[in-house]
Amino acid sequence: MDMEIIRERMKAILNENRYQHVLGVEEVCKDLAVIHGYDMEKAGIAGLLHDCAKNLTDEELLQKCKEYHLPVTEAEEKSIYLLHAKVGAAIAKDQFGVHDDDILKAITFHTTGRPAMSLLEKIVFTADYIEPNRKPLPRIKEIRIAAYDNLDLAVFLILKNTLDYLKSTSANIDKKTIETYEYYRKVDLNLAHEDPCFY
Ligand code: DGI
Ligand code: FE
Ligand code: FE
Repeated sequence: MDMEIIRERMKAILNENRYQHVLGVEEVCKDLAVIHGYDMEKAGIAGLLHDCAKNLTDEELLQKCKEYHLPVTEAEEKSIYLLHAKVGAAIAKDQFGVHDDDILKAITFHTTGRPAMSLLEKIVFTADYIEPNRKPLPRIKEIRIAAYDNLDLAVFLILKNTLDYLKSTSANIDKKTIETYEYYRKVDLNLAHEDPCFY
């Protein structure tokens, strides 16, 4: 895949801020791939393309779901923007010629996560949150350290922040986000050497 061509196309599709965000995610995905032992090029493609449907309006997202025969869940009906993840995967396949299932899944689940994510899914999920263009978020330093050191812990901390934030805004919470949080809360977080009162 010619990354420069994909970048040009993404630049044409997205607004400038969102384009800078996907470049940041691409870069962090590659770093995390090297550190955690995943294919760097695939991680870069997934990071670059993960928000390729972010420019679409609610109507366009729903239209794309019809076009690609994608089911719309109850949670997605209530918060249509959630669809940019699965529609993004369909566009990555159909318009960018990505057929790698691991990359497509990482795009599909980049917003809610899912229990027992693959390494690439965790890399994209985490990179999306910590890339340098994101405005400062709570506990970001701790999450950045965890991202390079203990990816499952990073995923857990991101989900915890996201749920706290969603509760504070009284947004509708997708059950997938809760299931993912519950899964990563129970995963062996290798915290044996840390303060047991940490959480
Ligand atoms: O597309 P990005 O902004 O780069 O990031 P994203 O795809 O992770 O989307 C982030 C937003 O998604 C953030 O405001 C939290 C929200 N989100 C995550 N899980 C849920 C959710 N929103 C709702 N309504 N329900 C969820 O379960
Ligand atoms: Fe997104
Ligand atoms: Fe993103």
